[in-house]
Amino acid sequence: MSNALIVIDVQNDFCPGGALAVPEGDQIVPGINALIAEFDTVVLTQDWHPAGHSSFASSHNGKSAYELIDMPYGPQVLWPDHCVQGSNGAALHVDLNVTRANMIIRKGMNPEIDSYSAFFENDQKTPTGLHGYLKGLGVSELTMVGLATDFCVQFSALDAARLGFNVNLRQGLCRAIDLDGSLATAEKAMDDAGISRI
Ligand code: VGL
Ligand code: ZN
Repeated sequence: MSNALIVIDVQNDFCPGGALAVPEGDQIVPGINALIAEFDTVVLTQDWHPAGHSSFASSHNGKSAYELIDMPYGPQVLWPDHCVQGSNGAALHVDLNVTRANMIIRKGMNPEIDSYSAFFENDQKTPTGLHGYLKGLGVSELTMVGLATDFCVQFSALDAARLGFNVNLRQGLCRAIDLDGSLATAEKAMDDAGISRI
């Protein structure tokens, strides 16, 4: 069995100057590049929304960014428009070394459902195909890094643990949005799921 590195959403819109900037989001890029060199299997994810996506506050009359709404699949935070397919904001950070990436998996493409996790959409049942890909390679252990710790990284890590992978989160190579204590909540959920935060 082998291990793989999963690099979550290191995209311009999640870096300073981007539409949904994560503080210091760009500072993790050199460290991630160094880590990429140590893995034989590297998967990158890319948040990739159609214009008018249902997770955008601008798609809901009278709603503002960071408000919570009820969607058929559960509560959903509304975001500023971000990572629109083909835009510069959706591009991977220019300094991220993508040369050795085996796979780039795009998510959030269904207009009706957001997708934080690299494995399932937010309905928690529509798969992205990443599980099958990793299973096919005999991968049993995952190291995760990227943006944002309390959203896409957290949900990817929790799904991975639920699917039976050993998960190591490299916290120094993640950065958080931290909305109303969401980072502390995420850390507790990951600890409870047996994820190693190192
Ligand atoms: C993310 C909010 C909306 C993330 C993606 O990558 O953590 N957060 N879309
Ligand atoms: Zn998104």
